[in-house]
Amino acid sequence: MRDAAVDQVTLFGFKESIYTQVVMMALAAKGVAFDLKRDNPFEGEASGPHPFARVPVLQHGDFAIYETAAITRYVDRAFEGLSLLPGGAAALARMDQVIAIADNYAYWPMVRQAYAHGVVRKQAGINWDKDLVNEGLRAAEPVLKVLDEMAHEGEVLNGLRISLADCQLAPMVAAFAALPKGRKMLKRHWALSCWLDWISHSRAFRQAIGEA
Ligand SMILES: N[C@@H](CCC(=O)N[C@@H](CS)C(=O)NCC(=O)O)C(=O)O
Repeated sequence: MRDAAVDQVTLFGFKESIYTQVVMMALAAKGVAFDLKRDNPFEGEASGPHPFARVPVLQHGDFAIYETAAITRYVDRAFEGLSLLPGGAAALARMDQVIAIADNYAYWPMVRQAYAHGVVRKQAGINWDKDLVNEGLRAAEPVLKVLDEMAHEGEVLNGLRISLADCQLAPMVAAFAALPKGRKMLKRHWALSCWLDWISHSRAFRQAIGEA
């Protein structure tokens, strides 16, 4: 096992990046110290080690890994401390399912459409597209519904113990909730709202992302 005390941990990414925040949350939950090396693929030429010009990439000693879900699994296995895996086959399967839903159905509408256009670009005065915001809000509805059911079921997203599912999802849902219409939609999903409230007060979230 690599030892954080011996091998340097460097995260290539930027703190506003949602996927970088996912890894920062996992690192914070495990209590792993790291250096954040700023790499923002949206700022012109790609400068970092990612072969597809994305972030994040984690470097631990001479080992480098990209793809967020693989990184967080590595962080959980490679470092001592609290396990970020829930107990039991059903809960582990639900965790994997939440991570896949976050990547495949939540990230694009909730982050890249609703949040990026309705909050980031709008506040920065960069041309934002209202149609994309509305498209994102519409596409987010069925995603919120299934996640709410899972939070209600309680195998993961249960407000009891942090898992890799919490780390993957929290930055995405928190970003979506930064949009007033997103927050309003979220409030109609009671279990998921309670979960966001819990996770956004967790030490890992506050350390990685700050106040939601
Ligand atoms: N599948 C990748 C996705 C990472 C990703 O899309 N990161 C965003 C920042 S949050 C990015 O680098 N975007 C650059 C781009 O889309 O050109 C992962 O899981 O790490």
